Amino acid sequence: MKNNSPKNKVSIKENFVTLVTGSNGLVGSALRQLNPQNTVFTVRQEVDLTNFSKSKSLFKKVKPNRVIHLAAVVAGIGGNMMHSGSFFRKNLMININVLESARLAGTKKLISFMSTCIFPDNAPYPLHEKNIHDGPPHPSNFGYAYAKRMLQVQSDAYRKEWNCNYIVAIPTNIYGPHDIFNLEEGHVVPSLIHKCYLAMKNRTPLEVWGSGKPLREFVYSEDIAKLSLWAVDNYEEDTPIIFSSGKEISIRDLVDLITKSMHFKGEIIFDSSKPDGQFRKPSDTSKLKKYLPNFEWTPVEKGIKKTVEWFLANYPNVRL
Ligand code: GFB
Repeated sequence: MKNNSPKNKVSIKENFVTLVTGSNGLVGSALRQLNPQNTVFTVRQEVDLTNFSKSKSLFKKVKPNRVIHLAAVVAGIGGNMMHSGSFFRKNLMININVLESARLAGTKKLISFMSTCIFPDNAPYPLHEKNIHDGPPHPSNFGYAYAKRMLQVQSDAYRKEWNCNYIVAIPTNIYGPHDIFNLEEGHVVPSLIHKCYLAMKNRTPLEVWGSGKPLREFVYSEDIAKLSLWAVDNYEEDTPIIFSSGKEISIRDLVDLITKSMHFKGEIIFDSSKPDGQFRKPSDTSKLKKYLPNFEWTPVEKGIKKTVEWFLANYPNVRL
Protein backbone atom coordinates (compact mmCIF):
# COMPACT_ATOMS: atom_id res chain seq x y z
CA MET A 1 0.00 0.00 0.00
CA LYS A 2 1.22 3.49 -0.81
CA ASN A 3 1.94 5.93 1.98
CA ASN A 4 -0.86 8.26 0.97
CA SER A 5 -3.41 5.53 1.60
CA PRO A 6 -6.01 6.36 4.27
CA LYS A 7 -5.14 3.02 5.93
CA ASN A 8 -1.85 4.68 6.91
CA LYS A 9 -3.33 8.09 7.46
CA VAL A 10 -5.95 7.99 10.14
CA SER A 11 -4.74 11.08 12.00
CA ILE A 12 -5.25 14.54 10.59
CA LYS A 13 -2.93 17.53 10.52
CA GLU A 14 -1.68 18.46 13.96
CA ASN A 15 -2.51 21.89 15.40
CA PHE A 16 -5.73 21.86 13.43
CA VAL A 17 -9.01 21.66 15.26
CA THR A 18 -11.51 19.46 13.50
CA LEU A 19 -15.22 19.53 14.21
CA VAL A 20 -17.33 16.48 13.37
CA THR A 21 -21.09 17.01 13.19
CA GLY A 22 -23.46 14.05 13.47
CA SER A 23 -21.01 12.07 15.57
CA ASN A 24 -23.41 9.41 16.76
CA GLY A 25 -24.23 8.20 13.27
CA LEU A 26 -22.68 5.43 11.23
CA VAL A 27 -19.63 7.30 9.96
CA GLY A 28 -19.29 9.53 13.02
CA SER A 29 -19.08 6.51 15.32
CA ALA A 30 -16.48 4.92 13.07
CA LEU A 31 -14.49 8.17 13.12
CA ARG A 32 -14.50 8.16 16.93
CA GLN A 33 -12.96 4.67 16.84
CA LEU A 34 -10.14 5.97 14.63
CA ASN A 35 -9.44 8.53 17.36
CA PRO A 36 -8.16 11.45 15.24
CA GLN A 37 -6.20 14.17 17.04
CA ASN A 38 -7.65 17.54 18.08
CA THR A 39 -11.15 16.57 17.08
CA VAL A 40 -14.37 17.78 18.63
CA PHE A 41 -17.34 15.46 18.17
CA THR A 42 -20.80 16.95 18.41
CA VAL A 43 -24.17 15.20 18.49
CA ARG A 44 -27.78 16.23 17.91
CA GLN A 45 -28.58 16.03 21.62
CA GLU A 46 -25.97 18.73 22.36
CA VAL A 47 -26.58 21.16 19.51
CA ASP A 48 -29.66 21.46 17.32
CA LEU A 49 -28.11 22.33 13.96
CA THR A 50 -31.50 23.20 12.47
CA ASN A 51 -31.25 26.30 14.69
CA PHE A 52 -28.92 28.89 13.16
CA SER A 53 -28.03 30.72 16.35
CA LYS A 54 -27.12 27.44 18.12
CA SER A 55 -25.11 26.31 15.13
CA LYS A 56 -23.29 29.67 15.00
CA SER A 57 -22.50 29.51 18.74
CA LEU A 58 -21.00 26.04 18.36
CA PHE A 59 -18.67 27.20 15.61
CA LYS A 60 -17.76 30.35 17.52
CA LYS A 61 -16.81 28.25 20.53
CA VAL A 62 -14.88 25.48 18.71
CA LYS A 63 -13.32 27.66 15.97
CA PRO A 64 -12.66 24.65 13.74
CA ASN A 65 -10.05 24.88 10.99
CA ARG A 66 -11.79 21.99 9.34
CA VAL A 67 -15.18 20.33 9.51
CA ILE A 68 -16.38 16.83 8.71
CA HIS A 69 -20.09 17.50 8.31
CA LEU A 70 -22.03 14.28 8.76
CA ALA A 71 -25.17 15.51 10.54
CA ALA A 72 -28.30 14.65 8.56
CA VAL A 73 -31.73 13.18 8.92
CA VAL A 74 -31.48 9.82 7.14
CA ALA A 75 -33.47 6.65 6.60
CA GLY A 76 -33.90 3.78 4.19
CA ILE A 77 -36.43 3.62 1.40
CA GLY A 78 -39.37 3.28 3.87
CA GLY A 79 -38.44 6.36 5.91
CA ASN A 80 -37.63 8.39 2.83
CA MET A 81 -41.04 7.67 1.30
CA MET A 82 -42.88 8.48 4.55
CA HIS A 83 -41.04 11.71 5.40
CA SER A 84 -40.35 13.44 2.12
CA GLY A 85 -41.28 16.90 3.44
CA SER A 86 -39.57 16.78 6.82
CA PHE A 87 -36.41 15.21 5.38
CA PHE A 88 -36.27 17.98 2.78
CA ARG A 89 -36.79 20.73 5.34
CA LYS A 90 -34.52 19.46 8.11
CA ASN A 91 -31.61 18.51 5.88
CA LEU A 92 -31.79 21.80 4.03
CA MET A 93 -31.79 23.75 7.32
CA ILE A 94 -28.91 21.75 8.81
CA ASN A 95 -26.76 22.23 5.73
CA ILE A 96 -27.56 25.93 5.25
CA ASN A 97 -26.72 26.57 8.92
CA VAL A 98 -23.56 24.45 9.12
CA LEU A 99 -21.90 25.80 5.98
CA GLU A 100 -22.76 29.39 6.86
CA SER A 101 -21.56 28.97 10.47
CA ALA A 102 -18.32 27.48 9.14
CA ARG A 103 -17.83 30.39 6.79
CA LEU A 104 -18.45 32.96 9.53
CA ALA A 105 -16.02 31.12 11.84
CA GLY A 106 -13.31 31.16 9.17
CA THR A 107 -13.26 27.38 8.64
CA LYS A 108 -10.83 26.66 5.84
CA LYS A 109 -11.90 23.16 4.83
CA LEU A 110 -15.22 21.38 5.09
CA ILE A 111 -16.35 18.04 3.71
CA SER A 112 -20.03 17.17 3.48
CA PHE A 113 -21.81 14.07 2.25
CA MET A 114 -24.48 13.34 -0.31
CA SER A 115 -25.45 9.81 -1.42
CA THR A 116 -25.85 7.97 -4.71
CA CYS A 117 -29.63 7.97 -4.19
CA ILE A 118 -29.58 11.69 -5.09
CA PHE A 119 -28.67 11.03 -8.74
CA PRO A 120 -31.30 11.55 -11.45
CA ASP A 121 -33.44 8.47 -11.89
CA ASN A 122 -32.52 8.35 -15.58
CA ALA A 123 -28.81 9.21 -15.18
CA PRO A 124 -26.49 7.21 -17.46
CA TYR A 125 -24.62 4.29 -15.88
CA PRO A 126 -22.20 4.19 -14.26
CA LEU A 127 -23.27 7.18 -12.18
CA HIS A 128 -20.76 9.98 -12.60
CA GLU A 129 -20.14 13.02 -10.39
CA LYS A 130 -20.89 15.41 -13.27
CA ASN A 131 -24.50 14.22 -13.68
CA ILE A 132 -26.03 14.91 -10.28
CA HIS A 133 -28.27 17.79 -11.40
CA ASP A 134 -29.33 16.40 -14.78
CA GLY A 135 -32.90 15.39 -13.89
CA PRO A 136 -35.29 14.55 -11.03
CA PRO A 137 -34.27 11.88 -8.49
CA HIS A 138 -36.07 8.57 -8.03
CA PRO A 139 -39.51 9.29 -6.47
CA SER A 140 -38.70 7.09 -3.43
CA ASN A 141 -36.33 9.73 -2.00
CA PHE A 142 -37.55 12.94 -3.60
CA GLY A 143 -37.28 15.34 -0.61
CA TYR A 144 -34.03 13.93 0.81
CA ALA A 145 -32.34 13.91 -2.59
CA TYR A 146 -33.18 17.51 -3.48
CA ALA A 147 -32.05 18.74 -0.04
CA LYS A 148 -28.77 16.84 -0.35
CA ARG A 149 -28.13 18.11 -3.87
CA MET A 150 -28.16 21.63 -2.46
CA LEU A 151 -25.01 20.80 -0.47
CA GLN A 152 -23.10 20.75 -3.72
CA VAL A 153 -24.79 23.95 -4.88
CA GLN A 154 -24.05 25.76 -1.60
CA SER A 155 -20.43 24.54 -1.51
CA ASP A 156 -19.88 25.66 -5.09
CA ALA A 157 -21.52 29.04 -4.52
CA TYR A 158 -19.42 29.62 -1.38
CA ARG A 159 -16.28 28.68 -3.26
CA LYS A 160 -17.14 31.17 -6.02
CA GLU A 161 -17.97 34.12 -3.76
CA TRP A 162 -15.82 33.53 -0.66
CA ASN A 163 -13.19 31.09 -1.88
CA CYS A 164 -14.31 28.47 0.68
CA ASN A 165 -12.58 25.15 0.16
CA TYR A 166 -15.75 23.13 0.81
CA ILE A 167 -15.78 19.70 -0.81
CA VAL A 168 -18.50 17.09 -1.25
CA ALA A 169 -18.33 13.28 -1.16
CA ILE A 170 -20.91 10.86 -2.54
CA PRO A 171 -20.82 7.52 -0.72
CA THR A 172 -22.96 4.63 -1.91
CA ASN A 173 -24.98 2.52 0.59
CA ILE A 174 -23.14 2.80 3.93
CA TYR A 175 -23.67 0.12 6.59
CA GLY A 176 -21.99 -0.88 9.84
CA PRO A 177 -22.25 -0.73 13.64
CA HIS A 178 -24.25 2.08 15.29
CA ASP A 179 -26.78 2.26 12.44
CA ILE A 180 -30.51 2.80 13.00
CA PHE A 181 -32.04 -0.68 13.29
CA ASN A 182 -35.64 0.48 12.76
CA LEU A 183 -37.80 -2.20 11.14
CA GLU A 184 -39.83 0.10 8.89
CA GLU A 185 -37.62 3.13 8.31
CA GLY A 186 -34.04 1.84 8.57
CA HIS A 187 -31.65 1.11 5.71
CA VAL A 188 -31.83 -2.39 4.30
CA VAL A 189 -28.85 -3.86 6.21
CA PRO A 190 -29.83 -2.84 9.76
CA SER A 191 -33.55 -3.48 9.12
CA LEU A 192 -32.90 -6.98 7.86
CA ILE A 193 -30.49 -7.82 10.69
CA HIS A 194 -33.15 -6.80 13.20
CA LYS A 195 -35.91 -8.63 11.30
CA CYS A 196 -33.78 -11.75 11.11
CA TYR A 197 -33.13 -11.57 14.86
CA LEU A 198 -36.88 -11.34 15.55
CA ALA A 199 -37.70 -14.14 13.07
CA MET A 200 -35.29 -16.42 14.95
CA LYS A 201 -36.64 -15.39 18.33
CA ASN A 202 -40.30 -15.79 17.33
CA ARG A 203 -39.79 -18.75 14.96
CA THR A 204 -41.44 -16.84 12.12
CA PRO A 205 -40.40 -16.40 8.46
CA LEU A 206 -38.01 -13.60 7.54
CA GLU A 207 -39.89 -11.11 5.37
CA VAL A 208 -37.73 -9.28 2.87
CA TRP A 209 -39.12 -6.29 0.96
CA GLY A 210 -39.40 -6.39 -2.81
CA SER A 211 -38.10 -8.93 -5.30
CA GLY A 212 -34.55 -9.29 -3.97
CA LYS A 213 -33.29 -8.42 -7.46
CA PRO A 214 -32.13 -4.79 -6.98
CA LEU A 215 -28.38 -4.27 -6.84
CA ARG A 216 -26.53 -2.03 -4.41
CA GLU A 217 -22.93 -1.06 -3.68
CA PHE A 218 -22.52 -1.50 0.06
CA VAL A 219 -19.63 0.28 1.77
CA TYR A 220 -18.51 -0.32 5.35
CA SER A 221 -18.74 2.72 7.66
CA GLU A 222 -15.12 2.47 8.83
CA ASP A 223 -13.90 2.68 5.22
CA ILE A 224 -15.93 5.86 4.68
CA ALA A 225 -14.56 7.31 7.94
CA LYS A 226 -10.99 6.71 6.71
CA LEU A 227 -11.80 8.23 3.34
CA SER A 228 -13.32 11.30 4.96
CA LEU A 229 -10.07 11.87 6.90
CA TRP A 230 -8.10 11.43 3.70
CA ALA A 231 -10.37 13.79 1.74
CA VAL A 232 -10.40 16.57 4.30
CA ASP A 233 -6.59 16.66 4.05
CA ASN A 234 -6.10 15.91 0.38
CA TYR A 235 -9.11 16.43 -1.88
CA GLU A 236 -9.33 19.95 -3.32
CA GLU A 237 -11.56 19.69 -6.41
CA ASP A 238 -14.70 21.79 -6.75
CA THR A 239 -16.65 18.78 -8.04
CA PRO A 240 -17.84 15.93 -5.78
CA ILE A 241 -16.06 12.59 -5.42
CA ILE A 242 -17.80 9.21 -5.27
CA PHE A 243 -16.76 6.92 -2.40
CA SER A 244 -17.45 3.36 -3.45
CA SER A 245 -15.72 0.06 -4.09
CA GLY A 246 -17.84 -0.23 -7.24
CA LYS A 247 -18.86 -3.78 -6.27
CA GLU A 248 -22.57 -4.49 -6.71
CA ILE A 249 -24.46 -7.17 -4.83
CA SER A 250 -28.13 -8.13 -5.06
CA ILE A 251 -30.50 -7.80 -2.11
CA ARG A 252 -31.01 -11.59 -2.38
CA ASP A 253 -27.26 -12.17 -1.91
CA LEU A 254 -27.22 -9.67 0.93
CA VAL A 255 -30.01 -11.64 2.63
CA ASP A 256 -27.90 -14.76 2.20
CA LEU A 257 -24.92 -13.09 3.93
CA ILE A 258 -27.05 -11.81 6.81
CA THR A 259 -28.85 -15.11 7.40
CA LYS A 260 -25.56 -17.05 7.28
CA SER A 261 -23.91 -14.65 9.74
CA MET A 262 -26.89 -15.01 12.07
CA HIS A 263 -27.26 -18.80 11.55
CA PHE A 264 -30.88 -18.33 10.49
CA LYS A 265 -32.32 -21.53 9.04
CA GLY A 266 -36.00 -20.53 8.74
CA GLU A 267 -38.19 -19.59 5.78
CA ILE A 268 -37.44 -16.44 3.74
CA ILE A 269 -40.32 -14.63 2.01
CA PHE A 270 -39.85 -11.91 -0.62
CA ASP A 271 -42.78 -9.50 -0.28
CA SER A 272 -43.47 -8.04 -3.72
CA SER A 273 -46.06 -5.63 -2.30
CA LYS A 274 -43.13 -3.65 -0.82
CA PRO A 275 -41.02 -1.26 -2.94
CA ASP A 276 -37.87 -2.33 -4.77
CA GLY A 277 -36.71 1.26 -5.23
CA GLN A 278 -34.13 1.95 -7.92
CA PHE A 279 -33.10 -1.25 -9.65
CA ARG A 280 -29.43 -0.38 -9.49
CA LYS A 281 -27.16 2.62 -9.06
CA PRO A 282 -23.70 1.52 -10.17
CA SER A 283 -21.12 4.22 -9.60
CA ASP A 284 -18.12 5.43 -11.53
CA THR A 285 -15.20 4.99 -9.14
CA SER A 286 -12.50 6.21 -11.50
CA LYS A 287 -11.90 9.52 -9.72
CA LEU A 288 -11.30 7.90 -6.32
CA LYS A 289 -9.14 5.20 -7.94
CA LYS A 290 -7.01 7.90 -9.53
CA TYR A 291 -6.17 9.27 -6.06
CA LEU A 292 -6.14 6.01 -4.08
CA PRO A 293 -5.50 3.08 -6.41
CA ASN A 294 -4.65 0.76 -3.53
CA PHE A 295 -7.40 1.55 -1.05
CA GLU A 296 -8.43 -1.67 0.65
CA TRP A 297 -12.19 -1.92 0.98
CA THR A 298 -13.65 -4.12 3.69
CA PRO A 299 -15.19 -7.10 1.88
CA VAL A 300 -18.97 -7.09 2.35
CA GLU A 301 -18.87 -10.61 3.87
CA LYS A 302 -16.54 -9.36 6.62
CA GLY A 303 -18.41 -6.08 7.14
CA ILE A 304 -21.78 -7.81 7.49
CA LYS A 305 -20.30 -10.27 9.98
CA LYS A 306 -18.88 -7.42 12.07
CA THR A 307 -22.19 -5.51 11.92
CA VAL A 308 -24.16 -8.59 12.99
CA GLU A 309 -21.71 -9.21 15.86
CA TRP A 310 -22.06 -5.60 16.98
CA PHE A 311 -25.87 -5.81 16.81
CA LEU A 312 -25.98 -9.03 18.85
CA ALA A 313 -23.59 -7.61 21.45
CA ASN A 314 -25.60 -4.39 21.82
CA TYR A 315 -29.24 -5.43 21.38
CA PRO A 316 -31.65 -4.10 22.67
CA ASN A 317 -29.58 -0.96 23.29
CA VAL A 318 -29.33 -0.04 19.60
CA ARG A 319 -30.75 3.03 17.85
CA LEU A 320 -34.23 2.35 16.53
O1 GFB B 1 -31.19 0.77 2.32
P1 GFB B 1 -32.35 0.95 1.40
O2 GFB B 1 -33.63 1.28 2.04
O3 GFB B 1 -31.95 2.06 0.43
O4 GFB B 1 -32.48 -0.41 0.53
P2 GFB B 1 -31.94 2.44 -1.09
C1 GFB B 1 -33.61 -0.64 -0.18
C2 GFB B 1 -33.56 -1.93 -0.99
O5 GFB B 1 -33.52 -3.04 -0.10
C3 GFB B 1 -34.82 -2.07 -1.81
C4 GFB B 1 -34.74 -3.80 -0.21
O6 GFB B 1 -34.58 -2.82 -2.97
C5 GFB B 1 -35.74 -2.81 -0.85
O7 GFB B 1 -36.80 -3.50 -1.53
N1 GFB B 1 -35.16 -4.26 1.12
C6 GFB B 1 -35.46 -5.54 1.45
C7 GFB B 1 -35.33 -3.51 2.21
N2 GFB B 1 -35.85 -5.63 2.71
C8 GFB B 1 -35.76 -4.39 3.23
C9 GFB B 1 -36.01 -3.86 4.54
O8 GFB B 1 -36.38 -4.54 5.48
N3 GFB B 1 -35.77 -2.52 4.71
C10 GFB B 1 -35.33 -1.70 3.68
N4 GFB B 1 -35.08 -0.40 3.91
N5 GFB B 1 -35.12 -2.18 2.42
C11 GFB B 1 -31.40 4.69 -0.03
C12 GFB B 1 -32.04 5.96 0.39
O9 GFB B 1 -32.11 4.03 -0.99
O10 GFB B 1 -30.10 4.87 -0.50
C13 GFB B 1 -31.21 6.46 1.54
O11 GFB B 1 -33.36 5.75 0.77
C14 GFB B 1 -29.72 6.45 1.24
O12 GFB B 1 -31.60 7.72 1.88
C15 GFB B 1 -29.27 5.16 0.55
O13 GFB B 1 -29.41 7.54 0.43
C16 GFB B 1 -27.85 5.21 0.06
O14 GFB B 1 -30.62 2.02 -1.59
O15 GFB B 1 -33.10 1.98 -1.89
